[in-house]
Order: sequence, then structure tokens, then C-alpha cells
Amino acid sequence: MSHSADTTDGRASPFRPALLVVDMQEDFCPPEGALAVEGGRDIVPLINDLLQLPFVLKVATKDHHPPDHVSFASNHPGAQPFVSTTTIVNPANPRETYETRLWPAHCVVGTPGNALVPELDAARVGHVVLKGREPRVEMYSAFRSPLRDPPLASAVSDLAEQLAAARATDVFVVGLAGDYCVKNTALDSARLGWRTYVVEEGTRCVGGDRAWAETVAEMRAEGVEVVHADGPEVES
Ligand code: VGL
Ligand code: ZN
Repeated sequence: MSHSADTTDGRASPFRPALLVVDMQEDFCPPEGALAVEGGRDIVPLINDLLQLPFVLKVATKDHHPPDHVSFASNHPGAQPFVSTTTIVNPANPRETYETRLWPAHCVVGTPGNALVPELDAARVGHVVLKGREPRVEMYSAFRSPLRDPPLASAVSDLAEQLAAARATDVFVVGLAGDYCVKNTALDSARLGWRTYVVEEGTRCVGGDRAWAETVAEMRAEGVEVVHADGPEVES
């Protein structure tokens, strides 16, 4: 893969890359996924190539929703998936509030749609992070819930601790969906201090190419780099 490493003083800085494979689950993939992202399955070969490389930590995240999750349109009478939104308020701090889009029910714990796609080389994954477990919170970032004051125990993630324990310096993000969980995970990774990259060929967006262009601009504005796989065969 190609990217440039910055050194201000010319000395070699440590490079201890980690790989985050976001939400490569049946429900985000055609042909049957409840929230299928176009081309979502096509990125698996590249991700499997990346999983062969010597990252210091390889993490898979999973969207892991209870049936009564707040992001499901079916849990809001009259709401339409992809169209309607709902307002989420922190029960412990009503000033923390945000509006979020509603979806078809997806990645429900214990259903086939929750499973990682079988063609993913999951044996090379060292750690799995489950997110979206708290029924009241929509959690796109695998690092933390948007409601943080105080943090809800059921929405806490150990991803930052795992990266720190592995002494990762750089975080590479791939998976689904580029305009939701990949974006928010990459933004939090950068905000928490890791040099962060999204591999363009390793993601697909709910909103297609147009959403990707907006996502790239948003991520670059916060220091996330968009990088490219060198070709169909990633060298190890
Ligand atoms: C995601 C929508 C709803 C994602 C998760 O993984 O990007 N998108 N839940
Ligand atoms: Zn979800």
C-alpha cells in the first residue's frame, strides 16, 4: 500500500500499524443483507490480502444490536427506514442530544445477518469489538458512544485500550459502511491521536460515490488520510 510517513526531524519514527475491519457482516452485504451496501462483498479479497500483512493488531468490529434498538425504523411507529430520523437524548444529561437516521432492522444479535461474512479470513483477526449493544444509543464509531457524559456502561468499547496495549502508532481502516461506521471510526481514531488512514478500495458507502466524495472531504479536514491499495495483489 502507498502512503507517506511524516518525520519532522528526519529520524525514523516508529511505525506500528493496526488494522480495523469494520462491520463486514451479512446484513451489510448483498444479495440478502437487510441494509446491504452496494458492492459490499466485493471488498473482501482486498481485506483478506491486508489481513496477511504484519499489523501489530488486527481488529474486526461488529454492529451488534438488540431487537429494540433505537436505530430501527420498525421501533418507531410511522417511521420510514432511510428517510426518517429520531432524536437521541442522554437520559443522564439531556443537554447531550443528537439526531440520527433510522434503518431497517439489521445485525440483530443471534440472527444470520449479524454474522461476519464467511469469506472473510476471520482466523487472522486478533480482537473483536461489538458496538451498538445499548438499545438507546446509535453508535457508528467503534471507539465510543456519542453520549459520553457520563458514558453508558453498555455502550463502552475497549478499542482504544487494545490499540494502546499493542503500542499501535498508525491505524488503517477498511470495511462497511464508508459513510457511517468507517468514517466515524476513522475520525475518532484521529481525534484520539493515532495517524489514521482509510484504504479507499477497502470500503463502500450506503450513499454510493457521491457520499464517498463528501466523506473523503470530511475525513481529510480532520487529518484522516485516504490511501490506496497498490493493485489487485497487495505486497507483503
Ligand atoms: C452502519 C448504519 C447503521 C455501519 C451501522 O456499519 O456503517 N450503518 N448501522
Ligand atoms: Zn447499526
